[in-house]
Amino acid sequence: MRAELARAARLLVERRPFLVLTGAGVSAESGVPTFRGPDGLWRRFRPEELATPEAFRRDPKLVWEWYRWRMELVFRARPNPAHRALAEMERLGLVSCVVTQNVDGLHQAAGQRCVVELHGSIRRARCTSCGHRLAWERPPSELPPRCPRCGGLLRPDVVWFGEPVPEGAWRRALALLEEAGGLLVVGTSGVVMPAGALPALAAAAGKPVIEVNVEESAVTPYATVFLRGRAGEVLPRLLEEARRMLA
Ligand code: BV8
Ligand code: ZN
Repeated sequence: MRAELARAARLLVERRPFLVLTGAGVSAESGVPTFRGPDGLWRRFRPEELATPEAFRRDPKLVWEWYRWRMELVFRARPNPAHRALAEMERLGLVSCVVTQNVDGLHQAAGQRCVVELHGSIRRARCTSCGHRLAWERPPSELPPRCPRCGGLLRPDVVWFGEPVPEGAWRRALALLEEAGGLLVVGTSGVVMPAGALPALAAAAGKPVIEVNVEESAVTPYATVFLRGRAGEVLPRLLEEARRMLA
């Protein structure tokens, strides 16, 4: 591991700034469950029953019960050393921005200035009638929640399966990858598209890909360096190694 860590740090320093892509694994140590892991969300729930527009149309209250349960976890969650290391890498100019699939807002809470939310945010809601957007102070008490402006049905401001990723966010992610010297991928199984295509695009453009994950994933075939371990342990060590090289 030491050799790979030194190799990854050298790539990060020599090809800086890297763009970062994160998935649920970066928030696992904050107590936010991942989707596909052994205790993942999809074990207890079925995505097609919950994270789709059809599910919401069929039973908005059931979908809101699931999201309120996740909101209670997210509102209690604190950024972990992985989030903080990425924010420090941005301050040092090693990283330009974080493109995240997560909806928990923990990168921003850790002080990350540049964050592109590809899948929206569980901390926001939007009205299905008038489009009004609001940020939650705390999880809603009555379900399904109503729009304060028009009384219409509110939905979580997240991107469900079958819904397009926000146009601007995806274009911004591609532009950031274009400008970046490499891609640092943390805690994603790499199966969800279009986010999961970023590692392949980076490799096709001849940019180095560093992957941090507790196990191999769909990203690993594109990884120049694979750092096996928990993000909360590996990223602070990668940061320290790179900081030494910057000095
Ligand atoms: C789109 C937001 C088209 C909501 C999410 C059939 C019908 C419709 C669409 C499709 C279809 N077949 C394929 C598709 C495309 C589909 C897709 O990719 N499906 C996959 C499953 C095959 N994609 C879409 O539908 C996208 N939209 O294609 O639109 C379109 C285009 C134009 C016009 C109209 C339509 C939208 C996808 C977004 C879905 N929304 N979430 C919510 O959160 O509730 S996806 C959900 O999965 C989360 O965002 C999550 O982040 C994301 C990806 O999962 P991961 O983050 O990777 O999490 P996972 O648990 O999988 O992995 C965790 C990893 O961490 C693991 O590798 C684990 O080893 C590692 N780990 C664990 N602990 C740690 C760790 N690593 C380090 N340290 C640790 N401590
Ligand atoms: Zn409204």
